[in-house]
Amino acid sequence: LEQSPLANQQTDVASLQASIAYHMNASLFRTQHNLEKVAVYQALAHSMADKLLLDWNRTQQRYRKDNPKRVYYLSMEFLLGRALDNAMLALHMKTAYQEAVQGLGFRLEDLLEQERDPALGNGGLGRLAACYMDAAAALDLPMWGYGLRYQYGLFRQSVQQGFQVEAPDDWLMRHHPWEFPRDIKYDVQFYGYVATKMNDKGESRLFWESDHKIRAVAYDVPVPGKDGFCGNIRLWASQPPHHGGFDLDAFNQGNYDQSIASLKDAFLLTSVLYPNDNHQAGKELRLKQEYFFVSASVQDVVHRFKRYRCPWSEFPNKVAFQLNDTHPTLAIPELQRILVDVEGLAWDDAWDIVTRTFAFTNHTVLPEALEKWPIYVMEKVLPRHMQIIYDLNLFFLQKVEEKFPGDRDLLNRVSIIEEASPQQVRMAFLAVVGSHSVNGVAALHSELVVKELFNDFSLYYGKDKFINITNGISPRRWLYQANPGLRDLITHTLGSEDWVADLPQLQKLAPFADNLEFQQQWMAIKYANKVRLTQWIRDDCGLTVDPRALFDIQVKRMHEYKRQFLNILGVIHRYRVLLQMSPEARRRVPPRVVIFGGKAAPGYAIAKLVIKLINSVADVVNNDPVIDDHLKVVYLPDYNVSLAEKIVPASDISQHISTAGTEASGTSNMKFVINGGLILGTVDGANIEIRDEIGEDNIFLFGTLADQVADIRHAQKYHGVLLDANLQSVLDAIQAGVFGDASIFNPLIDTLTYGGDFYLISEDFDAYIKRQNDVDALFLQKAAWAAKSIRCTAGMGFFSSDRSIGQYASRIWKVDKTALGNGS
Ligand code: 26R
Repeated sequence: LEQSPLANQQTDVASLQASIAYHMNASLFRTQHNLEKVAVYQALAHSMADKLLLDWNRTQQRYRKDNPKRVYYLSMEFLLGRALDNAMLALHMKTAYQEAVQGLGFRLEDLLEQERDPALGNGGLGRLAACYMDAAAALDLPMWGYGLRYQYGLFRQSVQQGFQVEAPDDWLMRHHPWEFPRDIKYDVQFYGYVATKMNDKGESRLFWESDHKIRAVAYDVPVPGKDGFCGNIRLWASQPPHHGGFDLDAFNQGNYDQSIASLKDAFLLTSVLYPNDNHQAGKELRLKQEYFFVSASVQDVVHRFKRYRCPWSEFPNKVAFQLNDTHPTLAIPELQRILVDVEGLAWDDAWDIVTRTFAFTNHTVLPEALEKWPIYVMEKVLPRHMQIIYDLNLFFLQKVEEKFPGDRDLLNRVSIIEEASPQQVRMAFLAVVGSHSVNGVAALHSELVVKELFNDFSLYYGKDKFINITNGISPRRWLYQANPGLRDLITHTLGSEDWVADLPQLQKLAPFADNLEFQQQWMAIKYANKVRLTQWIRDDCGLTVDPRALFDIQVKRMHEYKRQFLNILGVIHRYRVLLQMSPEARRRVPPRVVIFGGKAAPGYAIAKLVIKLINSVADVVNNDPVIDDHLKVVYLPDYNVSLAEKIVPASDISQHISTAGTEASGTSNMKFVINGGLILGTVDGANIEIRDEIGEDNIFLFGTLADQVADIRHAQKYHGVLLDANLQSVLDAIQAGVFGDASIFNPLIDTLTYGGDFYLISEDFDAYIKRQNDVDALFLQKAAWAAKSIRCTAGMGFFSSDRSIGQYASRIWKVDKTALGNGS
């Protein structure tokens, strides 16, 4: 067998074919006579991964030599999406590969479809982590991601009789060529007890001991960057600690369950991603996942730091940890524990190092999403960490008392320990106290973080600790890769591809907004993308929709605050209005295809009912002969990153309609707009900044403002909810059984009436309907619509994840991305 030619940097078509053939034999043990798509995909992936591994080694060796300050992005979730297309484009090898596989009798697009999505995340937070890793790689910034290698990612969703059905996501069942197992392991312990011991210097130290250990082993996932640079995400998998977890003595005594008990424990730990988004389940296993993840990561980072024999005081100059929400917050007491108990530093010196090393990003203000762990659980699983948290809290409260003497209420409010029954550890407060910087993810959100979530803390620490860094998206995946038609038109118009790395250059499209010929080219690309989605809808849902209709899309996790309910209620209203119209009047309304997608957490009954309602409405509307093609409703099952890449470029309008003040940022809003999709949204999250960038005229905003919400809820409490009249008719239709068995929807309808309409659906209903009518009117004016679509893309330069990461680098991590060479 020949060596894989890619290892020699040969990237001509013949070499690529040879490398595919090589992997067909050497990695997959197949012959050329046995070529299925999936096998060719795998050989292709191996061939590409060869090249990435070379880049990975070169990049990491350079870091090892130069020892720059490194950033570690700690995240329980990385929603990476498929790797092959992304890698081929980053390395400028797609055209060559396309030819290579054509020569073998395959279409590259078909092969790309063979790849399973690694779905190691729930939604926005996980996808943001992926866009940030992509940006760091593109900028040659020494940032590593740390995460968990879940055996099962986010569940796969299907729809049966209109209901969501979950199945395990066994993404590793087929070999996954995009990870490299490493011979790197750390033991992580749980439970046990804390004892006092003498150290070498004769000082008495506290020491945590346990014989319940689980081993973390590293899998590295390459992140292709620019010009041969390659970043890394290190994912930990759990394994039994010794002897493969097999207890021979137990076995010999015929005690078979016992003989593999520790194997079961270890297997379970990283087996599945918790599918809750914005709602804490509070399971002990989840706490163990969180600790396992941070303990292995901190051990790895400390190990790397010690290689250079720098004094501990240098730690914050070599290491920056970014906490992606509170999920990795235990890294704070873990580093404190290692510095004090294991390395023998004095408490205050250790704490100074810790607080100069950590920074924290908050991604939600919803109270049900703020992690709290009961003390009785924490002290059982992590007895030493619980002690450390008590001490940290004590010293912190003493300082607060010094600054604001005699304010008992204040101390209660800011205490890391919540005095409730049971007592709980407030993870967000621990993260604030242990970090030197706290940031929100969009301007409005960061304001709410300071004013509401951490108001007392900002009074104590001062405002500088609390900053905003507005989210961004990878222009490589979300425009360059997902929308080749638009990419080529932009490149042709601007004269080069420089805009990808310098996104504000998109502004140079604005002068073409009113150019009729350009508009036609622009809208032809949109149409082609809609045709492509139409085919997907036909294959996936067996439904035929007309690509000339207005495509109206809402795809995101199902959640009450995101108000998919408002959307489907609006659809019912539209249906009723259409039915009442004369045929002539009906023909004057542009036909619409309303597309939904998104998973509901398996335990979230109300969100699941909304899915059922959408599908019930679809059943009726799509089969109503009077309505014909005037309105179609589609629910696309199993929404994920690769499906998003097909949906996003095909939208005319997309909906981002959270109750004001609830969506921290949103990032799909950015993806739609950069692809020339208009948006209909509330004055919430990053919608506001999108408006500021693209202009008020190019976005459909509506509804209650964030600072009005509290008063409205208050008024509802006293006066009840007076339902909007149109909304009342819609509810009447549901309850009359127009969409099937009405009784199942009662709990859903109750959320609007009993105890108040918390998400303000009735309050916003009329404004929403009116804005939808504005959308209809504009869609009939083809040129005006096209001009707005072009201005949307032109104005999106600010929302590149490269800009976000640049801001993190300069304002929080203090790493200079330009001082690091250019990747060779
Ligand atoms: C542990 C449990 C309580 C929990 C799991 C997952 C809590 C919260 C999450 C995910 C949340 C924090 C999330 O995904 N937030 C989203 O982050 C995006 C990236 O910043 C934002 O764009 C989006 O608005 C926000 O909802």
